[in-house]
Amino acid sequence: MNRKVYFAGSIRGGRNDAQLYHDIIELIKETDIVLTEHVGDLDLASKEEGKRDRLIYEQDTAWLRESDILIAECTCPSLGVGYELAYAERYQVPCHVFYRKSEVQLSAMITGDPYYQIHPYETKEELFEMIRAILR
Ligand code: 6K6
Repeated sequence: MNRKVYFAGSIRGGRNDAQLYHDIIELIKETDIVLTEHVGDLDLASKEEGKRDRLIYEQDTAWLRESDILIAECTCPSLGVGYELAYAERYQVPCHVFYRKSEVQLSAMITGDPYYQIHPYETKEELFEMIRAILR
């Protein structure tokens, strides 16, 4: 469908799920455009150093404003992802939030906000099926 998808996942919050982010991005790219491919970059540490935070903020907020949908994987807590979710709500970008329910209790500031569509999951297969259904 070629929608612009903003994929959000932890960077400085921790990279335990980097491979999962990478695989989600590849899945989304089968049908749509991912604005934030760097989130799934498996060699991000070396690239991160050179980039100025102000530029990162300006670029990411511009992408958020132009995106058609935000998909966030929130199992690994990240201040940046929380900020992006609030920013997307301000610009009325539809938001889908995924997290592994056996590993984390998501912040009440996310689960308690009826604007967000919250999708707890357990397996990667379950996660992928839900993402496919959203993008169908
Ligand atoms: C990455 C790859 C090359 O350069 C970089 C520099 N860092 C970032 N670049 C782009 N977006 C970033 C960067 N750091 C954080 N973000 C945004 O915040 C992403 O869109 C993530 O969804 C989110 C992660 O926030 P933290 O607080 O976990 O870093």
